[in-house]
Amino acid sequence: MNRIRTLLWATLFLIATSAITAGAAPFAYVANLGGGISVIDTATNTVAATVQVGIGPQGVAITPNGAFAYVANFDSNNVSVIDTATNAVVATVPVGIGPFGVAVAPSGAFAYVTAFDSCAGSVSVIDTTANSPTVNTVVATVSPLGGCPTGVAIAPSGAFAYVANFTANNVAVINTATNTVLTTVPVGSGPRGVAITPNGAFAYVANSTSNDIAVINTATNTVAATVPVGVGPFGVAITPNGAFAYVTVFDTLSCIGGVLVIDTATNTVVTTVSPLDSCPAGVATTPSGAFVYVTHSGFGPSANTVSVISTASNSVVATVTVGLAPEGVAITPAIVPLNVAIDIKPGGSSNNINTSSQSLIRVVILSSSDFDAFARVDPSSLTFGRTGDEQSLAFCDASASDANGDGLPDLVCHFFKTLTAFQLGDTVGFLKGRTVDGQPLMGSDAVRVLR
Ligand SMILES: [Ca+2]
Ligand SMILES: [Ca+2]
Repeated sequence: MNRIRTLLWATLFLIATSAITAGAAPFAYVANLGGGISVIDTATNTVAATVQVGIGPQGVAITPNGAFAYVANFDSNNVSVIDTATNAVVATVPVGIGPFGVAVAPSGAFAYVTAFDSCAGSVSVIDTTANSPTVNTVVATVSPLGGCPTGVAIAPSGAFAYVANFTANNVAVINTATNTVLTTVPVGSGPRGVAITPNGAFAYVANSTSNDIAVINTATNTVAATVPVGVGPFGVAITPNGAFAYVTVFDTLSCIGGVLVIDTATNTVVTTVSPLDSCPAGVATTPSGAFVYVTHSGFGPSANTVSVISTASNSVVATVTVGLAPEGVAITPAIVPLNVAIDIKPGGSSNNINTSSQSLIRVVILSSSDFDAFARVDPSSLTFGRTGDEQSLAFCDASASDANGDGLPDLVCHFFKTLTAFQLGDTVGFLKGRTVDGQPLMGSDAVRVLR
């Protein structure tokens, strides 16, 4: 009984701490093949949460709005969907046998999950659109691909997915409009990681057994350059400015290797971060491009850790201990909150607030031609006051009403004045919250705090 109670308190503590830490992007989601996802706060390089998912989590990708992480569980043949605000698993999606890589379309509408399927190979297409009737179900399957598919990347246009067929030594190009294979591009042997430049012009493919990188021109779907790297490459990440490709390499017997930095203008290796032990495998860049996170999936002194590399010095600046055999890694994007127009105390512009009275403050979130406040805002997420972080919500009206007479119905909410923390001299009131599909929002309006 005491043991159960201790477990319960430990669980509650974990939920409480993850709720506090989540939301301040960016976070690195690390898939530990030995079990669980380690969530690293990149501001402090500490593990902020550990999320239990399916068996053998391999690939991980995050939606463009940062709201969800999709995890391919190789040994349980499914995908776990993590809400990044709470770090709770909100859905589990059965896919093909042996899911490996995952990528989310830039639109946020679909996730593409590769699966070995006895090396016939398939890609499961998951609907990732919040509020869609088919959200988090497989809406299409592309099969067969002709070889055990591993890495996958989606072009910035969203029109094509590039899938590395490990045993077929080629890359399948999938037309995402029809979910059919448009063409296959022969590359070196054992292709694993794939990354596409931000301008969409080139796909970089790590050929793990021919020890080189194939650079595919995506306009012609032919190999434009081959970059020899000397030892087996595994993962590829391209900096947000498109200037450099960071490639993990290691010797499969010794697990020793490093990270190579390829100048994408010349397709030459300009710097190496080495030696790194324990099979440096997965690689991802922060949204700013200032740091690269590298997982150590194998044996050696750095086993079960993530190395943080500064792209300014190209040296390891931090080491984070995670779960067993970390391999896949994805980092949440820089989230720019949606700016919404609000009106504090509608009907007047003076917005006088008398803190000595016990009443409610009415705040309207105004709709615009491309923003339906009543439909898009999650009322339960709203906080309001002198910083915008105050938990002061009383309630929102159950129906929309047009507060400013522009013909567009608005969302009207009420906040406890005593919880807004307004002080004499404050001139601005801030509102924060999220849309129903998880995007942060904020708005502000002038106030005059009387006493
Ligand atoms: Ca007003
Ligand atoms: Ca209106």
